[in-house]
Amino acid sequence: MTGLAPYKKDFLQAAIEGGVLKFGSFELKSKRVSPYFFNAGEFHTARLAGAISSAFAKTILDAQQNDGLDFDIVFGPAYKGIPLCSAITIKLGELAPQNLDTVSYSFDRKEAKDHGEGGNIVGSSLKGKKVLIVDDVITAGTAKREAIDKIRKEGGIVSGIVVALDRKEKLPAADSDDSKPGPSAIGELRKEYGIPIFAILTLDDIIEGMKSFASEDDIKRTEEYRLKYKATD
Ligand code: OMP
Repeated sequence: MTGLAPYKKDFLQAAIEGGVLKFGSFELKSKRVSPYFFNAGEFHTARLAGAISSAFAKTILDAQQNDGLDFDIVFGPAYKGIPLCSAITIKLGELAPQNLDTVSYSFDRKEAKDHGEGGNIVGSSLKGKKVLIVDDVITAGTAKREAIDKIRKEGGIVSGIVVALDRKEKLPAADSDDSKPGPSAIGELRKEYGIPIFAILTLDDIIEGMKSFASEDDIKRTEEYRLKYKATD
């Protein structure tokens, strides 16, 4: 893990120790069978929730400073984005107090509520606001497209996406020719929506980190998977 920034190293370490990153055989949402799986739902202890929200907040503050990322709302798509958006918002206030009264969070319901306050969104209204999407993993980008559409329907302006892990895979549409790299999920989203996308870790970081703890067999299978589904950008 020599080349990784210290906060990335800490995050990867926490993911490994907390059983968030697992090796074996896992069917993905895209139907690809992966030798590794990153389950952000496992970040449920106080220690791990602190680790993931700190790593997100550092990535976001860095993008604010160096890439001009600008947002009013941290939006977490249901379900795994929900605890993330509230924990990250708290951390952004702690690490950069100028955010305390200017940054809010919100998340969506899977089914609209038809009584009480009603509607699809819990937390800050999205209307006219700059919205940053936070989510666990990006593989094909399908869940991110759904979140963008939902936010736009509510009148929000999507200003960026931050994920814990970019699996750096080509789009499933390119699967017909297994031997060739295809366009990446992130690259297509960037092009299509004109928004910046950031990740705490990528598959390359995981493979680099694996060298210090994983079995040779797991490393080999993960490297083969990377080669098979490699993206061009
Ligand atoms: P999209 O790339 O937007 O379709 O999202 C991929 C989703 O798959 C994530 O939001 C996760 O719910 C899930 N997933 C993981 O949680 N971890 C993985 O390592 C891989 C996946 C996946 O199925 O691709």
